[in-house]
Parts: sequence; C-alpha cells; structure tokens
Amino acid sequence: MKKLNVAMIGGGFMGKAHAMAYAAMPMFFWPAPAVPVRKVVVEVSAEGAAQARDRYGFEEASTDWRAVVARRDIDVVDICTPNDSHAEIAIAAAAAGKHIISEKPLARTGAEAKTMLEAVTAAKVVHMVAFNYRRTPAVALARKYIDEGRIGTILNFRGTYLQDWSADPNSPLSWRFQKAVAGSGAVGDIGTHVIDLARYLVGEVASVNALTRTWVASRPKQSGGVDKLGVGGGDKNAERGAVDVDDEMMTMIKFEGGAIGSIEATRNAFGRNNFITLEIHGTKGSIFFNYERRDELQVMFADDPGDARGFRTVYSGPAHPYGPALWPIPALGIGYGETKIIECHDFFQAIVDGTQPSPNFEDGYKIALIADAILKSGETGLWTDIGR
Ligand code: NAI
Ligand code: SOE
Repeated sequence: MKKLNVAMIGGGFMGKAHAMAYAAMPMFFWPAPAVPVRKVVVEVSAEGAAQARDRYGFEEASTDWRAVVARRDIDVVDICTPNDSHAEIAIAAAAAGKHIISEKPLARTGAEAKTMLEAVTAAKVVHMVAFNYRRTPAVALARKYIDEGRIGTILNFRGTYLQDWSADPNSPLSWRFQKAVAGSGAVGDIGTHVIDLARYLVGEVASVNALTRTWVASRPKQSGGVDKLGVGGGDKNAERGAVDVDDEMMTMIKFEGGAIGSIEATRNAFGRNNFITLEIHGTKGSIFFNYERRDELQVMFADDPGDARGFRTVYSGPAHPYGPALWPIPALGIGYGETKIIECHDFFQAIVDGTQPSPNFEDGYKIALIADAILKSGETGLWTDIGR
C-alpha cells in the first residue's frame, strides 16, 4: 500500500488532532487510500519539538520548517500553526511541490489567502483547508437531504457559533486576540467555520450586513505562544495588553441563489461551549443541527401526515455519509476526532486520485473574502458585496 510522508508544522491543539487522525485514519478507512507516515514534526523550541515527536508518534523532530518543507522525502505539509504563518509556509511548500493541508482560517485576509491560492495553483499540488465541521456525519446528512431536494428550495439559513472560553476578562491575551497574528477575532476564528457550512449547505454568499463588537478591550499578557483557550484562567495582576480584534459578530446574509440568512459568532457567551447550530428552512421542510448533540439531525418534512408533523431525530450511523467507516450502531457517539479522521481520509484520497478535495484553498480564499466583507460592514454599518 502506498505511503505518504507527512511533515506537520505546529504541535499544539491542532497538532494533536491531526497526529491522531494520521494514526487512526487507516483503522477507520480500510483499505486506506494511502497510509500517512508521521515523518517529522516542527515546533519553535527543540524541547517542544522533541515532546511533540514522542507524544504524537513522529519519527523526527525539527525547529526549522523551511528546511523540512524542502526535503525530498516529504510528500505532505500540514500547517497547524497560528494564522500569521499559514501563507509563508504554504507558499514555500507549494514551491517545493508538496501537497498541503492548512488549518483554518486559510489566512488573515482575502489578499493573503489569494497569494496562497495562486501558489498552489501554479505548483499543481493538492490543497485542502481544514474546515472539519462539514465532515460531521449529521452535517453531511443534511447536505444529502438538501441535494436530494427533500426540504425543497432553501429559503433561510441561520447559523451560530457560540463559545464562552474568553468571556472572562482575565482570560489571557493569547495569539487569538492579536490582529497581527490572528487577522481577526470571532469572525476569522469561528465565524469562518459557519461561513464554510453556509456555503456547503446553501451556496455562494452575495453580500453581508454585520455588527461587530469588542467587549473586552484589554487582557493580561501571557508568556509562551500556545493558546490555552482560557484553561486555568489569567493572572488579573499581570500587565495588560490591548485586544485589537472583534469578540462578537452578527451578520445578515444574502445568498447568490436567493436565500437569506444570518450568522452569529462569539467567544463570550457564558454557558455555550462549542454551540454550532444550523437551522435551514426550505419550501418542503426544515433541518436543525446542534454540534453539542452532534449525533443528531433534526428534520421536518412538510408532507408528513398532519398527525405526525414535527421535527424527528435521525441519529447518524452506518446508513449515512461516512457511516460504513465509522461505528456499527447509530448514537454510539461521533466526536471531534472523527471529523479530523474523515478530513484526513478525504485529503489522502484526493492526493491518490489527483483531484482537489473540498474545501480547498479556493474555498478558503472565498471564505476569507466573506470574512473581510463582514469586518468592513461591521465598521461601516452598510450592506457589503463580497469582493472577487
Ligand atoms: P496552539 O496555540 O494550540 O498551537 C500552535 C502551535 O504552533 C504552538 O505549539 C506553537 O509553538 C507552534 N508554532 C507557532 N509558530 C511555529 C513555527 N513557526 N514553527 C513551528 N511551530 C510553530 O494553536 P491551535 O489551536 O493548534 O491553532 C493552530 C491553527 O489551527 C490556527 O490556525 C487555528 O485557527 C486552527 N484551529 C483549527 C481548529 C479546527 O477546528 N479546525 C481548532 C483549533 C485551531
Ligand atoms: C477557539 O475558538 C477554537 O479552538 C477555534 O480556533 C477552532 O477553530 C474551533 O474548532 C474550536 O474553537
């Protein structure tokens, strides 16, 4: 069976998730399209790199991503670093002819994402951006129902992504609160996941009209680069630094196909953890999904008999998208990890087939343009068309 050598840059939260997917993918999808070989992991310090190597099962550790992406024996470059280095690493990896998966958001701005798309297009390599929530089986089932016309023409999409890990004003000033590193706040970090889902389920976005707010203007400075996502709290006596990104976003949307909708994203919603919800109304029915109950898809078909009208709960399982590769009984429990395993499979399948997976850098670029328009509309208060 074909093997592909992976170089993974960044060994934090996503490094852990991707390393787990490389190990597990052939256990779920067998025969695997190709077996991922965890060849080398790159971190900023030698100690961090060695720890990532031992913990995540890589053969080698390095602190020099430039040297690693240039190596002849590397087939795949996996970018799991904060947002400010995605473009530089991806462009170098493309020039070296490597297939690339980059974590989301693809880049800090649409202009930056465009340079990445141009690089991978010129190099003719396979590219993917890691918006993994669309690979939740219940979300893929929603897409199947939509494609089959079972809820008719889509009229309305309502999407939320609510978290509370930064609601504490003393939660540290990690890279996610610094525009120079993150590009934006809730818009780029979590709003883009819902934009990806909106495009996946409904179609292209034409224009937006948004509100953005920064609720916590300064946070305690933190030492070290890894974002602990509020775990352990912050030191309220530490020197504080300015937050220059948005904490919250609400936007109305007009889709090119005629549907309307809304997206909300905040990391300051006490009590909400990974509250991604999708509600879609069509001319023949409705769909509701809540990631905190991610085995379940709520569906309502308008032509059900009058005495049975209402939402029903479908538990994703073997009969549904990705089901045969996963667990043999519905409701055993789909986790975040499964979405990354499926993502890894679909990326490796595309490499073997010589096709482009979805979402790829073109999708990542279009999503970045929508994020740009949301941020611009948040400043002007005006309906804003999506740039091209
Ligand atoms: P993190 O802060 O947990 O880890 C980032 C790691 O990258 C750190 O260990 C840091 O030392 C390392 N790093 C930074 N610069 C480096 C360089 N030049 N060379 C080698 N290593 C370097 O961050 P996290 O949460 O893993 O986020 C990374 C990326 O993944 C971000 O773009 C983020 O938006 C995305 N992400 C995506 C998620 C998803 O659900 N798809 C979930 C969480 C993050
Ligand atoms: C923090 O908001 C975060 O880790 C995001 O960066 C991820 O993209 C999301 O999947 C989980 O939450």
